[in-house]
Amino acid sequence: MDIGRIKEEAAKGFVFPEGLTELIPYGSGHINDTYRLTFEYGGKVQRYILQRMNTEIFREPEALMENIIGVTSWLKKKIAENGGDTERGTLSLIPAKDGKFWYVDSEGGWWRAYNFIEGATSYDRVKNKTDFYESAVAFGHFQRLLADYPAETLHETIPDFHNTADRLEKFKAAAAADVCGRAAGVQKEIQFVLEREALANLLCGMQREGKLPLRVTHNDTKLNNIMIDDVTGKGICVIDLDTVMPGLSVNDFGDSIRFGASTAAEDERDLSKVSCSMELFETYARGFLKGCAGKLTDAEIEMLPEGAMTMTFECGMRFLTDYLEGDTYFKIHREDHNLDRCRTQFKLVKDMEEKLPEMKKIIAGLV
Ligand code: ADP
Ligand code: GN1
Ligand code: MG
Repeated sequence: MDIGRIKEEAAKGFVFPEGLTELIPYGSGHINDTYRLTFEYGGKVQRYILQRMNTEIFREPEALMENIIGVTSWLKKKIAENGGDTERGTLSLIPAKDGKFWYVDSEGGWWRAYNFIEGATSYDRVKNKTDFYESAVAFGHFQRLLADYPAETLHETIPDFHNTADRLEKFKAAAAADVCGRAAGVQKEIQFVLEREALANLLCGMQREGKLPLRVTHNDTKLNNIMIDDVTGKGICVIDLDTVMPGLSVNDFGDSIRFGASTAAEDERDLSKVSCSMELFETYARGFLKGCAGKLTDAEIEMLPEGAMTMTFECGMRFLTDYLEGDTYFKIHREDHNLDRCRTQFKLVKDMEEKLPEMKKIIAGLV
């Protein structure tokens, strides 16, 4: 969308100050259209995040916004009770002109705006172990703050989001339909998935049998969904709250490992660079257990390594599904981008399978 139109929509929709000096596309999220707006007035600089929500993916945007309003006000209350900074500790929605927290443009696009979290950075790669450790503490703590949130009031913004068994069925359907004629070129990857039916069923099976509890979880715990304070290095604010829903704590742990403990970028083409660092696994596990502060059950703690394997497998399978379906879900920036992403994930899964005993040992050593 051109910047002129976005300016118009922003001005029509939200209560922003006068004096817009910059509006740029922002961040490296795969889902929403995100922009950073800068206003300068009376010697002051004020920045905001403006997002056009992805309503192809989030089919009920009003329900989604209800979740975000509920979760952010809950977090603000908890942060205030703990004497924290309510402005930087969670996202703050900016009201639209009609008092709602979203704005629907003339073409049916859904927009929302947040305060920009200043003095903090969201990283696409782990820069140092301390940051990764602090992100783990913050994601664990996030789960703890939401432990008594009324889960029944949360809408399921994407049904079966981390139902890996259901993801497998959707993958099989996409491979069979082969709408883009791409299946023949990715037989090796398709085979890789089909050989891992048991992994796809493992954690959702345990949840069904009551062996793993449902909690209010974030469900998208990539490193770039957390803001790390530029001065203190602490994980100060968990962002990207679109998928906060009942889920498994091991999946929140696992998704962070998938992204952050990899020795290469999610879309690295040179697979020889891709592996799961046991040093970073240990670092994150230590931080996550600290953040959860004794609230995880023995079964949850034991299954943390499987959480990492499952989330990595599921994500690779989702990238491959999207590649087969013609790149309609994740934003891509080059040809075969989803296939490249899929390959890094499967390389990681293989590596994790080999390192499972080591991961188990690390977890046992931490408790
Ligand atoms: P997506 O669902 O597309 O990943 P996000 O909500 O994660 O969208 O936003 C994309 C990126 O924009 C984030 O990774 C982060 O870098 C940046 N971002 C989002 N919200 C804020 C905020 N309130 N303050 C600062 N940066 C933000
Ligand atoms: C998406 O929105 P973003 O970029 O933080 C996706 C996650 C995937 C991730 C892979 C709503 O996360 O589930 O794990 O890409 N979010 C949604 O990088 O599908
Ligand atoms: Mg994001």
